[in-house]
Amino acid sequence: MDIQDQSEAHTKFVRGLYWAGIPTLFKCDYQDTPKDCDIALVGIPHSTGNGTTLRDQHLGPRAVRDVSGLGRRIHLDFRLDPWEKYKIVDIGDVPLVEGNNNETSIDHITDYFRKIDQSGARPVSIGGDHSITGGTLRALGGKSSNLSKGEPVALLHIDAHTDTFMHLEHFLGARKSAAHWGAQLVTEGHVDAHSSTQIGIRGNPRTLDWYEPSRHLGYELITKKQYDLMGESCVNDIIRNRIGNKPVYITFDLDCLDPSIAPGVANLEPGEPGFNLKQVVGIMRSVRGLNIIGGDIVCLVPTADNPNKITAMVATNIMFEIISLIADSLGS
Ligand SMILES: [Mn+2]
Repeated sequence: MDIQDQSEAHTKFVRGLYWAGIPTLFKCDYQDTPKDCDIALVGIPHSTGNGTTLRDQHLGPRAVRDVSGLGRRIHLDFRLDPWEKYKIVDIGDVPLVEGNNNETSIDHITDYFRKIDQSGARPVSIGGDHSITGGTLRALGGKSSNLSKGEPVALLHIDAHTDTFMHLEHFLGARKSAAHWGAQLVTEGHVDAHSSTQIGIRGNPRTLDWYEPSRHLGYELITKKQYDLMGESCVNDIIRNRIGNKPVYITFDLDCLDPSIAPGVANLEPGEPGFNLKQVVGIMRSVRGLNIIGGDIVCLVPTADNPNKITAMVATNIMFEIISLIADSLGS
C-alpha cells in the first residue's frame, strides 16, 4: 500500500510550502535529462574557481532547493504562470567528480551544458562561484551552439566586479577562475562584448586601471555610481540597444546587491551601497521579450547566510525572475 497521498490536491498543497515534500528547485518534477522540456533548472555545486576562504559556494544549489518551494508563484506583472504554461524541470546537479580541480570541473560543466544546449531546453542554473559562467557559455555561445545558433551571446552581467582580469595569470592557481571568465569568453568567441553590458560595479579598486580590460574587450561598463546618476530607463535603453536581436544570457552575481539584503554571498563589497531588489528587477526587465537563452545566479554562500535564509530566498526570487523572463519571451 502506498503511504504517500499522491492526489492532485495534496501535490498542490505541498508545492505551496517550502519545508514539505522533496526539495527540488521550485518544487518542479525531477528528471535526469533535459530532453523534452522548455526550461531546465540545474545546480552547479562548484567553488574551486574562487580560491580558498569562499569555498562554500558549492552549497548554493542545495540552499536554494531548500527554500525555493516558496518561490513557486505566478508572475503578477507578467500575468504569467510559467509552471503551467511551460515544462520546467529540475535536472539535478552537474556531476563534478573532480571538484577540487577547477580547470577539469569547468570542462565538465561545459560538457554537461553541451547536452542541455543540444536538447533545446533553456537552462537556468544556480551556482556555484562565478567561474561556472565560463563553463556554461563555452557550450551555449559561439560556434557549434544550438540555442544561440552559432552566434556569440550578448551578456547582461549584473555584478559588483568586472571578472575580466586578463593580465592575471591565475587566481590562487585557478586559471578559468571567477576572476577571468568575463575576458576568456570574449577572446574565445562565446560572448560578443560589443553587445554586452556589465552593470553594478562598485567599491574602491585595488588598482586604478580596474575597468580597463572590460572596456578594451568592448563591454559597456556601468558602475553603480553611474546607474544612480543615469536612472533605470536610460540604463535600460543602453542595455537593450546594444543587444539588438542577439541571443541574450543573464548572469547575476548576488554581490551586486546591498549586503544588508544579501549578506550570504562571496566577495562582499560593503564600502558602497549596492542595488536594492527593485533596481535589479528593473535592470533584468530591460531584456524582456528578447531571445533569452538562459541565465545563472552565482556566489551564494549559505554558511554565511542569516538564520532565516534571507539570501537563499533572495536568490530564489532572482531565479524566478529569470525563469519568468524566459517563459515570457517563449510566448512572444
Ligand atoms: Mn562579483
